[in-house]
Amino acid sequence: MLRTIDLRGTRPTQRELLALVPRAATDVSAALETARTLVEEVREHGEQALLAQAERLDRVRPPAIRVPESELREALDALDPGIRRAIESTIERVRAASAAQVPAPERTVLADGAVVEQRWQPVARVGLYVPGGKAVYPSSVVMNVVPAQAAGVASIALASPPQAAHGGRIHPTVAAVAALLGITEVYAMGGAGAIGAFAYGVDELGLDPVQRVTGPGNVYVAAAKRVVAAVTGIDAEAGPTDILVIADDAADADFVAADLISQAEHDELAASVLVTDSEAFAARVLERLTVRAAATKHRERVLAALGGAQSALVLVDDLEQAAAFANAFGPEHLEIQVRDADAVLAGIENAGAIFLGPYSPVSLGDYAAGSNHVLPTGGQARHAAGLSAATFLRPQQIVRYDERALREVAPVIAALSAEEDLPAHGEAVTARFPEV
Ligand code: HSO
Ligand code: ZN
Repeated sequence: MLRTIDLRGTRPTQRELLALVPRAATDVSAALETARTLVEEVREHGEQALLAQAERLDRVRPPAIRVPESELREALDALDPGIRRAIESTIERVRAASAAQVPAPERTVLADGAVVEQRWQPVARVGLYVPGGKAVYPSSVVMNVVPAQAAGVASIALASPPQAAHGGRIHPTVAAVAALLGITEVYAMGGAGAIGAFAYGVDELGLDPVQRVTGPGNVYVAAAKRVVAAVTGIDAEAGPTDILVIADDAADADFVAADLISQAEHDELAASVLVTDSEAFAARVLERLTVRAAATKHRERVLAALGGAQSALVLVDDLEQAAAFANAFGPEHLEIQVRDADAVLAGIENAGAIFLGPYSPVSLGDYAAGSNHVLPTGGQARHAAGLSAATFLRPQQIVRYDERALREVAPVIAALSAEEDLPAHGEAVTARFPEV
């Protein structure tokens, strides 16, 4: 069960806070050499390498790497109507929230006739990776595809590992969700090789290189993204999931326990952290955790996660110290369950996504809030953001000066080009004003 860390009456530094609850280590660098070999094999031998890797690593030879559109349609036809409705409702919410993530173009007038514009340009083609190993998450297909579509990405390709249990085809629910989202370019390929195929393209499959690869995956997928990062854009490296709950004695201990367990269910290495200023409340949560963990389906995984060094119950003096701890930890998911949630929110700097109040649990965000569930793990929330339409957009600046505006600023350019000993820069301006 959760170990207790008592910070009351102490003033730990940022480094000390970080050391108190270390993330479970997944060593991406150790996987780099293997990933590089797999990527290179695909770069050199294309489809043949993908087939060989599937046989070796997925233990099945896919009937085809490129999934026929008929297979996608048939998977959708066979999808349970209740699941279909649930996925459609998720799509609708994520689509609405993602549309709002596309920034409006801006126009700054610096002087008469001197304008700098900014427009948001989608990347032309992306490759989305949907894992198919331990966990197959149709919800993650939605979370990757919908923001790319909202951003206006013209060409979207999807990859998911061939499944031995399905005769080497991709998981039928992944196929069905792809069809539901109108994605027709789908490949039965997995792991580092799939990332290599996206980055370099595979001629014989008609697979053109993509400009950005996103989506979670195992340590080899993460390593492969590092390998191809020089030629293609990548998203944050996905590691084990985490949840941090800030709660006071007004919170519902059973709700908090249920939420801590919900993310522990993903992985033995998942981190569940409770930060509270009330010892009595903490005791109530521990009690509820014991009862719930014993009764839940994946209890072994849950107990391993809750008992791991990455999980903890942290006692603090007040909610200010709680926020400081959360900022140092940089949680993927932060729940704030206190009397005045907005007051705590004001002190939060680092979190992948924030869930306010007793009726905004993380599992709402996992499936149906409309927010995205692909979020920075491993403390990356200290510098990175979750997946959104912005992931697939680049701001581009457009400079629009007229003759008078350029003439006005010419002395600035002349002075700086002289200072940097780049006289041709200044001459490019004076060329336009020979009389000066
Ligand atoms: N909580 C996971 C996402 C997920 N949950 C998918 C259920 N399915 C990482 O944010
Ligand atoms: Zn989840």
